[in-house]
Amino acid sequence: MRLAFITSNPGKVEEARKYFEPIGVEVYQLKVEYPEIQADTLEEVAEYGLRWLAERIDGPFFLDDSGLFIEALKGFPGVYSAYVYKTIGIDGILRLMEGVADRMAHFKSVVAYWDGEAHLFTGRVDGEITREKRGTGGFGFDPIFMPRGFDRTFAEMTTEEKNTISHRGRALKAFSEWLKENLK
Ligand code: ITT
Repeated sequence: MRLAFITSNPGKVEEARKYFEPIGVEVYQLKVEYPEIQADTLEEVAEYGLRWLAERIDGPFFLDDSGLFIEALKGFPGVYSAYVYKTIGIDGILRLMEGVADRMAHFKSVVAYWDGEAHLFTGRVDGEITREKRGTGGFGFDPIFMPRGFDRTFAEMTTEEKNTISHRGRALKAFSEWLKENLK
């Protein structure tokens, strides 16, 4: 089976392939721009995008909507993470966090799958915002996010390592296990 992953982000596709190859599902990247509405939760953003795409795309597909939630910033950038990354970027986040002692943050991912109806899978990872950028792997905010219990950022890990603990890894694991059962 071939399964379209609707995303502009090749890093997400690389992470997803590791879950689907073992169950014989070939994930491929399909770049279709879809509206990301302004809403309070990632679930709402993901489901709106999913239903919008369902009217325009044949066959099953999935998307992923993720965000970085920083406690000292009351959850910012959260649902605005993509916009914030493109505008002030990692350096902007580090500047906002200058002199802030509470570094706690989490990533959350909502993977939304369409097969005639909507199926949502979520994952979360807790950690902290580092004081400087570290590492060259991964993408997005990875160089400034250190998961709890580790002394390396996501950007200092391999894709496999990041997957075993990450927000997206957890959501994809749940999705791939569900798909395996439901493809039988
Ligand atoms: P899509 O086309 O799939 O929407 P995107 O990169 O815009 O790609 P999101 O809107 O889901 O994805 O992501 C929000 C922002 O959070 C974006 O700037 C990402 O780079 C960043 N982000 C998402 N997942 C991340 C991860 O695992 N590690 C680091 N940054 C991440």
